[in-house]
Amino acid sequence: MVNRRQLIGAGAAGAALISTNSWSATTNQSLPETPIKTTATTEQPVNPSTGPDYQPVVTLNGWTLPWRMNNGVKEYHLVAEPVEREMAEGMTAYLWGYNGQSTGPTIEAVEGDRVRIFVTNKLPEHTSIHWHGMILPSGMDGVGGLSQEHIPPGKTFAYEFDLVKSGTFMYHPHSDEMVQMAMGMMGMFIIHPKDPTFMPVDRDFVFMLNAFDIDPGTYVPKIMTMTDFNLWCWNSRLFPDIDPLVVAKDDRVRVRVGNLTMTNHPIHMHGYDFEVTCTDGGWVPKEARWPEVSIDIPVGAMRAYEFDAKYLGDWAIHCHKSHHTMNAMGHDVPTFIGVDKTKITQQIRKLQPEYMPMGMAGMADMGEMEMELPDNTVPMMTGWGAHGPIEMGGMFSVVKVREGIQSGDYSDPGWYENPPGTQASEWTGDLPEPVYVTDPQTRYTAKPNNNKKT
Ligand SMILES: [Cu+2]
Repeated sequence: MVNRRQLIGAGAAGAALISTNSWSATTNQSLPETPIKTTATTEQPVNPSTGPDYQPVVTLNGWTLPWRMNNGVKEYHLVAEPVEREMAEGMTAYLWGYNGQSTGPTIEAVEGDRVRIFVTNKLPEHTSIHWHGMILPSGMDGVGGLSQEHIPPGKTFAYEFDLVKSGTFMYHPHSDEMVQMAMGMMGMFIIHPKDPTFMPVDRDFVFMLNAFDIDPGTYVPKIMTMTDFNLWCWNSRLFPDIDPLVVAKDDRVRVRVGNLTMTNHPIHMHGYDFEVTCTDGGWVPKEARWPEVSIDIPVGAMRAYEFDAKYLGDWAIHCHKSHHTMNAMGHDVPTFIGVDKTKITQQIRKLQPEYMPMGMAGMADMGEMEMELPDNTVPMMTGWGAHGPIEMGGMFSVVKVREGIQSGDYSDPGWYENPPGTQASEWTGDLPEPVYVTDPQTRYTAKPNNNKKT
């Protein structure tokens, strides 16, 4: 493996987008500085600077929280605060999150590290942080009222513990949990194995499944919604503005997916079969794995899967609940398939000349339509690919496998050009007459009465 310490500095591309709040450095020397992110771009991974080598994770439309070493302890500073999150171009939500964004930054560390995580509460109410899946002292578990006092607004608490196992974990409040998670407070916590030869990969992607209920034209999630969310996100981001997973051919790739929504999500990736190699409980032994093409991510859980990127192409990756690959829509839209709306259209156009009848032949026309939308809304389905509209939204992205991509390069290579003879296209030859199956005894009976079977 490449020694990633030689690559330090490769992450500087996005550094200008992360500003450092200086109050902590100047007024309280004991606190690490507070990095704040102001955009929804995917930042370059942060290569290890001390300790064992590891392949850092790439957080889709997110970033890794910088840390400092203080007498052998890794120190981080999370700030719980109201944030403005661009969920897609043209739509910003007023959420609660950490260090400027929702979801919060990914925390990355190594098995065996001792960490000290300062949590400053800039919310209007108290909060706490639970470190989901970790083995730690009871008093560090972050359940407000049970394991600690809630962190009042304006106060900073310190969590300190040893990372006794590697794997993929999450963090979220355990104070007014329903509200604070509905507002977007959550993040991922990655602990790399201290042995760099244990299950190494070339690319390691991570994202959180989350969901919001934000009416078109508004900015704040409806916090009482229990199941009927209208925005299904990866890291509080919606297709077509979720970044692609860029992979070099023959890379070993890991994808880690956490779920802090209120329902399960069968994440399906095209073009490959793969194996689940990690849950938030730990690594899955080789003998216990089985092949899949979709993995259900249960509520309050994480799954990581791995594959060898053998097949070039643009491969869809998405939640297989088809309503979760749609952006905001009214769920009470009536079904018009098969209905002739010609007459009613004429009537309505007398009152509203621009009226467009929709949905008689399905809803694919929504993908192409240039409709006027209320401010601060994304179309229900909207992406464009090399071959037309991609009639998707929400929990959808593309795994782009290409030859010749440099290690550490995650920039979008554009659309895949299918080699000649490998792309579905129009058939222009003759089509046979239809053959109707009518009677299991005679099997085939053609209509009209010119049965070829004699
Ligand atoms: Cu889903």
